[in-house]
Formats: sequence, C-alpha cells, structure tokens
Amino acid sequence: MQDTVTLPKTKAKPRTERPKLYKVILLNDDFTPREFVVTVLKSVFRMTEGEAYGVMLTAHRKGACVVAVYTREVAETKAGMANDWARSQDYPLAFTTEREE
Ligand code: TYC
Repeated sequence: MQDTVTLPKTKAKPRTERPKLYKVILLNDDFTPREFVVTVLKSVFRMTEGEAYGVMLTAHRKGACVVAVYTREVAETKAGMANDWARSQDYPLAFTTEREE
C-alpha cells in the first residue's frame, strides 16, 4: 500500500469569475458647449464623430446617456480624465460611473 495514490474526493469546479462591469454615464448640463462634449467623447472614449454626436445628443435630450461599459478601474480612470479635462476648461460637464446589474 506504500505506493497507493489517493485522489482528491472533491472536484474543483472549473469556474472563472467574470469581472464586474461599470457603466460610464454622461450627464447633461446647460453650459458645456456641444462641441466640447463631442471632443471629449472622441478623445477619451475613442468614439467616432458620429457615435460621439449621437451620445451627446441623447444626454442633451434625455438628461443622461450611457457612454460605455468597462471594468471598474478603466471606467473610473476614463470618467476621471474626462471630468478633469472639463474642469480645466471651467465647464460643469460630468461623467459618473455605476455598477452594472
Ligand atoms: N446641453 C448642452 C448645451 O445645450 C450640451 C450638452 C450635451 C452638455 C450633453 C452636456 O452631456 C451633455 N450646450
């Protein structure tokens, strides 16, 4: 019995946890120029002119618009960069992040 190999009785579940995802949300305001919103969306969120214009217009009309979904680190970094840029130009433009259900 010295060379007997005992196998584990429990089987490890081959499960990979998916990272939680976070939405970046663009909020409307009455002061930031439309063109600046589009420029930030193109530069920070790598959108085309058409995509950026569509997202800007939805936020303008409805009050808010989901820009994109990322892992927490990326969502918070991009929202922070966009907010810092807006503040540096004295615009009240705001991006928030929200955990996806
Ligand atoms: N409402 C702004 C204006 O009329 C434009 C704007 C659009 C600002 C979307 C923010 O998230 C925004 N100048």
